[in-house]
Amino acid sequence: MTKNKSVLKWISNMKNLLNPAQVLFIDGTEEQLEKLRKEACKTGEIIKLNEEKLPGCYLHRTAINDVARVEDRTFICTSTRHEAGPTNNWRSPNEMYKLLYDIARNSYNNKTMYVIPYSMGPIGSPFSKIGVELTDSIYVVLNMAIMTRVGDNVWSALGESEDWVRGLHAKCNLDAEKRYICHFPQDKTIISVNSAYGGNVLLGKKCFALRIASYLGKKEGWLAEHMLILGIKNPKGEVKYIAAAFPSACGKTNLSMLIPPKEYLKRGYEVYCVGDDIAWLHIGKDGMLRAINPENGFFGVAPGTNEKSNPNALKTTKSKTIFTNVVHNLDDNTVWWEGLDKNPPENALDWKGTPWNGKTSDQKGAHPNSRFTSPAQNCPCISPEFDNPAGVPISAIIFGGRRANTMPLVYQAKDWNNGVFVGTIMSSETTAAAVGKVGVVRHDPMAMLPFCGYNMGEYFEHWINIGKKLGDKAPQIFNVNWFRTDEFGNFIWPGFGDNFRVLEWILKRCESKIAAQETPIGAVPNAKDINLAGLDINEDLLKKILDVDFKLWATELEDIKAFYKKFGDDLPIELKKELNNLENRLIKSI
Ligand code: SAT
Ligand code: MN
Repeated sequence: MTKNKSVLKWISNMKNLLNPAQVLFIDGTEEQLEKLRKEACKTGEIIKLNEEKLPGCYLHRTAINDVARVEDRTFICTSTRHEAGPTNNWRSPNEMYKLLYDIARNSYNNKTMYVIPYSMGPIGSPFSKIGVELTDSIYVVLNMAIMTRVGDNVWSALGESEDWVRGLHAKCNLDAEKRYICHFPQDKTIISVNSAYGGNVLLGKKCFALRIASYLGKKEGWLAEHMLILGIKNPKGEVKYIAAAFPSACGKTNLSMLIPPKEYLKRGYEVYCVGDDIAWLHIGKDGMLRAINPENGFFGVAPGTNEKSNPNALKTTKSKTIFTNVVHNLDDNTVWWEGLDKNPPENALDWKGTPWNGKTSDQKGAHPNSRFTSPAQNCPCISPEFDNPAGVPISAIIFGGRRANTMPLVYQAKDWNNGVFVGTIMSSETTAAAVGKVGVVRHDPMAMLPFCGYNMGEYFEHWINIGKKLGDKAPQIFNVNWFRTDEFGNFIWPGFGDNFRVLEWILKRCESKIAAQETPIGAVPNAKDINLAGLDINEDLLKKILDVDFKLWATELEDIKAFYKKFGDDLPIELKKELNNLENRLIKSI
């Protein structure tokens, strides 16, 4: 419990609004969590899985209309529309508080109000921040207890401070027409109603650690980014860290804990995972850009996770994991999803809970956005620096989207401002992580389009300013694209563990160890410098995906211009210059 006046006052106000039968403070103890698991099993909210095969694991199914983030119902409620910018949905705070309080009023009737104190980042780190989430869902409590650091020590770290993020989640009746995910960055407040799906209701994650945190980062001089963080140890024992931004469901979890190809393992290379989704980046005392992962677990996409694509994630999910919307194998009370193996269960329930037989059904058994929630410490390659309060120093930043063409396998930006430009012109095919059409290419600067809590034009400027502060300690910036396809629509690059070959090139470039081909968009590898040993790909095929097609880039350029127009005067002059320079370089080469 806490004596913090600002916390107690808010809880008392919310109690009056929501009218719960009782209030339970989550203390973070295993005992209390176990009680809640038992209670949720009784009501059917979660199902206990096979204790021998999957110790401490549970299955949950969301409502059928509530399976992904809802971008069109996500709002940034700043005092002016301009502060939210052209890429966010905006409503005035007064209007939204009223609407949301009217929806949530008395919605905890006969229910328990759970109070979750949580820390984003290691407790006590100068980079960490504290939040309190109120919820009427045990599923949310159990997920938050995996994804964040929850418990009484958070109250101790907070003391009497008023610097904490208020989060109200109310399931209400899951009415999709009254579903709202709202952010009030100026009040450090989040309100989410009528949903129970992870990204909409685990308020520490996208709502706090990206939308509210990006706003705070702008004010306080740091960056909250949709990035994985990984460390690569070379045979000499030196570890270099990389942060990489990709849109949701584009392979961040896979890249963050990849296992290098055999020959690298033999030579002594190792990969450590620091985070798979979010990075908070500060300029450290040493002047380096340093990253912490504010989370404490993984909320990964299940389909496609297997022994080959991501053996470390698979091992991570073998205990203390909550599975959401996957197949329930009734024969041995375990779980399954598409792409796990070639043996779908014969006696099962699909993600909707209806009888399903993987041998005969042509319907998918698991939802494409089904998830696992696992503790970070389960990951076999979790970094020894995971809890380091000072974070890890970043040598390279990578941006990457899902593009069938145009973007080469990898290229390096010319300098920081050019790298920021490269981040802002990211586009990617949409995925099942958000409600809407899948496979449509859209602009997604820095993979932050759905997550930036303020005007994106100002966000771009903030990136430029961080570079000015970093000076010659700024990381090198790269762009990658694992998703180039051939004329039959098949991926050309094998991806997964073999992406290590590209990371090796990136680190060599950071250390100025190898030359590259200068192209109008940036430096592309000489084909001989990407190690293909043990792969089915020859240098000619590699050249195909390293190719920069000027015609396609001319089209891309027009697209970027149209996108940039949205930002009007908020577009930093530095980026206008970068765009002009790119155009001039392309004209010269055609
Ligand atoms: O659903 S989440 O927002 O938590 C995951 C994602 O879409 O990146
Ligand atoms: Mn994500």
